[in-house]
Amino acid sequence: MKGVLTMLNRIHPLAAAVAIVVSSPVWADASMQKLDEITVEAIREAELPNANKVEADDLKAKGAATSDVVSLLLDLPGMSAYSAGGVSSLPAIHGMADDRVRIKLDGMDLIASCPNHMNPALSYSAPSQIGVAKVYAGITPVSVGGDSIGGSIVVDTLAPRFAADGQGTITSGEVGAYFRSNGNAKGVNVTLAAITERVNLTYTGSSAESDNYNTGGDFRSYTASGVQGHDIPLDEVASSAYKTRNHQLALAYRFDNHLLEAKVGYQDMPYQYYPNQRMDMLSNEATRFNVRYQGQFDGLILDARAYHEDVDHFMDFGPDKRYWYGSASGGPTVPYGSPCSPISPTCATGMPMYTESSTDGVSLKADWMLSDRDLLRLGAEMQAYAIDDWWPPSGAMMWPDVFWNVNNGQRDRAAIFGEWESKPSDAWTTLLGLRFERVSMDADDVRGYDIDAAPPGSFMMTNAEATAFNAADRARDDNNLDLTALARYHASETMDVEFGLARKVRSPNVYERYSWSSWTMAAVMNNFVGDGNGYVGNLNLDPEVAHTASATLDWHAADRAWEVKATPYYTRVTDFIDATRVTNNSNQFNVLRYINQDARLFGMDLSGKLELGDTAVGKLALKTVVNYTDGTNLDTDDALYNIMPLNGRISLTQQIGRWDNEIEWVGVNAKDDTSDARNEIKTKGYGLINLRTSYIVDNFRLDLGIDNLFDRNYDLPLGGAYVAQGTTMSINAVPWGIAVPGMGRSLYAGVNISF
Ligand SMILES: [Cu+2]
Repeated sequence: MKGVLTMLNRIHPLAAAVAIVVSSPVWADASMQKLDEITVEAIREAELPNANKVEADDLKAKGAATSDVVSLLLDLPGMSAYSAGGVSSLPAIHGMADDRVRIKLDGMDLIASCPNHMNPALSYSAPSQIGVAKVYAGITPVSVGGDSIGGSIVVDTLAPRFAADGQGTITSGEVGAYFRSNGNAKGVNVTLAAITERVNLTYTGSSAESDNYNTGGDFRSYTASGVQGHDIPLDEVASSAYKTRNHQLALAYRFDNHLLEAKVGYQDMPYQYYPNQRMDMLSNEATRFNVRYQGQFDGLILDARAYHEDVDHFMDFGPDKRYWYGSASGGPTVPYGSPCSPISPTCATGMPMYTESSTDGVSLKADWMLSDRDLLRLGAEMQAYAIDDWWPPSGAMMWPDVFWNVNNGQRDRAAIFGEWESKPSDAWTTLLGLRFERVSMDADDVRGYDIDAAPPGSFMMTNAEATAFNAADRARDDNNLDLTALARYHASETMDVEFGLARKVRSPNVYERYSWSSWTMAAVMNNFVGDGNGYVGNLNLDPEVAHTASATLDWHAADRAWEVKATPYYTRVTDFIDATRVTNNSNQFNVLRYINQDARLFGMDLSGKLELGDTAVGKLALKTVVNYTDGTNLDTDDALYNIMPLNGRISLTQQIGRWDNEIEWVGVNAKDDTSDARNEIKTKGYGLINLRTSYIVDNFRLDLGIDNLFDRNYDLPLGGAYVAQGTTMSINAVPWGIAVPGMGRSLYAGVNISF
């Protein structure tokens, strides 16, 4: 073993990077406190490409400010997010969001099982549980990004640590709590670990909850019919409250150069309301099992994983959507928060919707040092996914039977890949990757609420669509080929250039292919993007094929006391899954059908930092990120939906004594290049100032901050349509054209104590 390491260490930096990892303190002696959070995870991170990272310390500081894991990543170049529920926003990289981005949580490709994608992968974790989060914004290696055409986000929970020889059994832990003034948000997190030289048993748990948040300044009043006279305060964003709890028990065992890990995760989310969806999440329960083996042999590192996940998801109307206001139902107006009796004319009858899914996956990967200049990475992945989505009878129009939105939907993936990283000279590093993936999908027969309905009306249309769907051949097999070529040129001590080309393919998801009803009440329930429209699936969809060219110019001081990075990119997507109108209303919500069209996206990320060194007022540094993306549908010349307008942030940090202080300015341009097909709402530009400070002494950490210091009123550019209250079930009973406002001023405080 020692011989191998010596051999690996002698050779070029690529091999050394691998060697450092396998001989890292995880498997070496060091005192508990000194153990780095190095994991075998780092093996995956070869030299190319450079992923941007957020690590534990940063995560701790930000975890006091937000409970949404995705928002921890928003100051990384190229990142934005579709706003959704309070802990479930959908990450976007270079304008591509949701399923277009590959997200791995502890190596698992988790899938959102909900017609509104309310439970995406990162909603199953909490800021306090994460060890490291990496964003691959440019060209993603085939080993970290199958079945996606955007970038990849790789998030790992805290890595196991082990005691040094002779240290015996150690118990350690951490408790933390935070409070945020806006929405009266609060949460706690706990970590408890029992550790020996060979075994690590760790429990991590967290809970987070918030009431509806308030906007800055005043919100506009809501005057449409059906929502008259309610008295939700004018500065409150309806349907934005949430409550969630995440638990994980992890057992790790090491012997020689082998590591075994078993993790059980459980989420119980009692509610998460949605200001931009017509339904609210009233329960999400998920159980995960994840087993992993990693081992090192002569010049070879093996990584094998198997996982299983069950999700039970339930939606209905939360408190802000449960009333028929004013004259819409002929009932009296009720004050906000009144108890809602099921037989009262002031109450909506509700629309229960259930989603259940199970996911099974295995993966096997080998990193093989072919020579002192060549690393070969081979892998295979399989995943089986099954989903049911059904809506029991309720109300006047939705009975007597169960509406099957997706009946036994199947989406199975099988992939193999090979990647070759090489160092042809000291200045050059190259990566070539090839991935073949087969995606097989199917779904069983569906039906509407009433197959015996007498004409005329929407039931007849629904039944005709169900009949056509059931008569169609619904099995689909896609054979998808991904190719990646990347190179880095180390031009000098102060200049590195990375550039690459990629072909990436994503097959449609279950809802894009198999949701089937264009009846407005059914269609508006199928919407991942929060724009208030209704969506219908399309059996004829082909996979999206993206060709991307991207480069990163990295100009920096030899010691990185300053750096400037620019990443221009261009992507042409054939058969991009966009949507075309079924109904044709201007300035209202519409029903749209998914359709393959061609698209292109281009843009640039700029980032920089400058260390100003020790000054009279401590150690100062400046950081900045600027992002620009343009997306166009080439068939219609329309703008792509929900592209973040030009935005940037700049922050000044100060380290003085035990204090870390930061002042940050966030600026976002107006969004006026919007999707006509979707009647996308324009938003105005804005600027926000945020303040943060951290104080650390021994095992105690205090985080304080103020977000949106000047209590600015602004609309979320990627927040979609405000459909947060009233009779949301009928497509145009809620007023069109109102964006979801962002959060007003929020003061927060968090403490963490480790022991
Ligand atoms: Cu849902």
